[in-house]
Amino acid sequence: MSFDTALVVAFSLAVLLLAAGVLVAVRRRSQRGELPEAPSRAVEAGAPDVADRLGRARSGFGDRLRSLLGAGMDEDTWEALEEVLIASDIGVRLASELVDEVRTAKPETAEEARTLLSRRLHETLAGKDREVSLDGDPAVVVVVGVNGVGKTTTIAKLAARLREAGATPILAAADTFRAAADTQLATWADRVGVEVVRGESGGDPASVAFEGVSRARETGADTVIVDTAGRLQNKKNLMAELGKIVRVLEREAGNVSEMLLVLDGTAGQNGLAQAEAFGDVSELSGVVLTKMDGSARGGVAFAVEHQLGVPVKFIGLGEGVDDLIAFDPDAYVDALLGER
Ligand SMILES: Nc1nc2c(ncn2[C@@H]2O[C@H](COP(=O)(O)OP(=O)(O)O)[C@@H](O)[C@H]2O)c(=O)[nH]1
Ligand SMILES: [Mg+2]
Repeated sequence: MSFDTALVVAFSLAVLLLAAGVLVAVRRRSQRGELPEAPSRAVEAGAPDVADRLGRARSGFGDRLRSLLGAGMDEDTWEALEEVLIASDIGVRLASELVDEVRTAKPETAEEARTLLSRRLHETLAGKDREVSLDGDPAVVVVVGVNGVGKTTTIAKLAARLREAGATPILAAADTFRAAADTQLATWADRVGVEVVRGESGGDPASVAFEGVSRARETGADTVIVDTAGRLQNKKNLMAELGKIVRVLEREAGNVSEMLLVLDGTAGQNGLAQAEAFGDVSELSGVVLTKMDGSARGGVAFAVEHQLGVPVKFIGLGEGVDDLIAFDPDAYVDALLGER
């Protein structure tokens, strides 16, 4: 193995520790209550304490990045840096853009290079509206994504956050395709203490969404969160089904406040392809990246925003109801670079 290959391998390993680091810093921050305040964000996760377990991994990444840049900053360094970024799922185009920008700025010291990279990463995520819009009476949040990415779990987590923030959400189980889907949602609803509107198995998802709005009007609930099926393998049906749900909701509730796409943070470029397919169906207002607790690829958040232009609004950090936090881009970047 040449020295260069060894470098690349070493730093790729560092990337495996990257997401762990991100979790730690973002959780620490949220526990300190530094996230912006808004109705849907007021309640931060009482996340289980994984900080100590992962703390060393995080600073390890920062150290390795430092020594990579400190090794002389020649062509090999830039190549190695690009590999590290690509391995983090940041996307080939953005990785090469970032490295080009840092390189052409001709940093004279490792610290300068690091600062340039840090600034560019912060800028990549800056200026996006990450607030969750709860306009509407009731507000309507539609949650879409392929099977298994974590939609139902995310809805439960969102409902819990909203409730704790004083809102009165109800859920609509518009995934009528999978037999057990509405039972799963109902179990979560029970646990969280919110009402769920269920339809018939195999019934019309749009009519369940409609029922959700009607029920909200009856009970005075201020937010309806709509769970949907994610049969991406049949894109035509999916489009028709989602299109109908949205039309019905717009007619009944006046608007859809949020169209949130849930993406499995470990799915890499695959997830981005899914996102594009859903984006074709209807305009997405935000992305929830789930399973970031098991992800070694913190770069995915950049790829989502760079390639799709849709802001990441939440990240999922586990299977529990408290394991959802508002996405804080600055904390995220700092964690990525081991700056916290
Ligand atoms: N580790 C981890 N697991 C998650 C997360 N979100 C969801 N899951 C798990 O992913 C699986 C699929 O979730 P589900 O909500 O049923 O996905 P859906 O098919 O999109 O509704 C379940 O086992 C969840 O517990 C997360 O943030 N972290
Ligand atoms: Mg589901």
